[in-house]
Amino acid sequence: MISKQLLTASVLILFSLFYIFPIEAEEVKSSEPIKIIINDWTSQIVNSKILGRIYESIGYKVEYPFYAADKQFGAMNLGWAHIQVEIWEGTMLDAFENVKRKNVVEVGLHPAQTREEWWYPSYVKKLCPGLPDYKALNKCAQLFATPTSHGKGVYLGGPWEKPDAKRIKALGLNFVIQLAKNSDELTAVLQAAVKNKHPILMFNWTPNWTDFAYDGEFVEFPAYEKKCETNPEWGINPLFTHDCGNPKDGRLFKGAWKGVEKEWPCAYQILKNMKMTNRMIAEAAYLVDIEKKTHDQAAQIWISRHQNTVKSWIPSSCSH
Ligand code: TMO
Repeated sequence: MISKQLLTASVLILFSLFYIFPIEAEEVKSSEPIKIIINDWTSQIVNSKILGRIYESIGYKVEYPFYAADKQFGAMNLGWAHIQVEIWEGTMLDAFENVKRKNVVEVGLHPAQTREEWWYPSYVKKLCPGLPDYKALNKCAQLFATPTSHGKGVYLGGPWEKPDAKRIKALGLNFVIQLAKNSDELTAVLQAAVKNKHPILMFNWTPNWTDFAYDGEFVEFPAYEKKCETNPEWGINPLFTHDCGNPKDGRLFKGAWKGVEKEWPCAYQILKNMKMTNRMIAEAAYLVDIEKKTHDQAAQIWISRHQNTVKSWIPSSCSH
């Protein structure tokens, strides 16, 4: 049994603690705009707009500067840009870790499992028996050749830095790389290919709209290990690094410039609470790439479909 005196004493101590460290009821204070980075693939843009709308709904100003994925970390490190909602392990981990030693903080993970890899729609497998094993690729390189590729297969990549050229060399693949400038271009080329059942080998990822719309598979390269990228002796080619695939169960991080927590505490908390599953991310992309909504419309529709989830991300001290 707790004595009355002890109880009174604890209550008094608690009161004095509140007096010394008053809880801040209001946390939306900065009128400086929060700069949410926009990249060049659909889900990232829609997710940024979803977050931005939430920020605006509690009184923050928001701007959306565009940065290519390989330029964004430098900008965040300098505080020129503040928030990144989708940092993909398969293509961005090294750059992210580099700035995490400086002025960028990790603000948790989405509960999503990601993969970024060479991919083809299922009908291609019938044309190239042996897939998804990468060893089947050279036998059917011709299938993916174009008039200008000199008999080599063409792999369609994106602007997100992955050392595909190194991989092609290390694994002796008879392929050349062609680069799309963003996910819109990849989507357009894929949709045209599927319409004509034309063989295509391209960069793709999950979660993405393709999870819902097309059957397809990733190419299986030798399993990823970090050493594969640093130690030539690792793997089947002792002379070169990168004789492996990308991670199959990649993480999806959120990140922020380290000043965010202090300058816009509610924004920081909401980013921390924002948790997107594979399904939720694929849905965001689907609204644009298949249903042809604008990014802003997609964000609005997405929020209206997930109102309770969105509310649960906003701490009560931050909402109006
Ligand atoms: C960064 N991305 C999801 C396009 O691979």
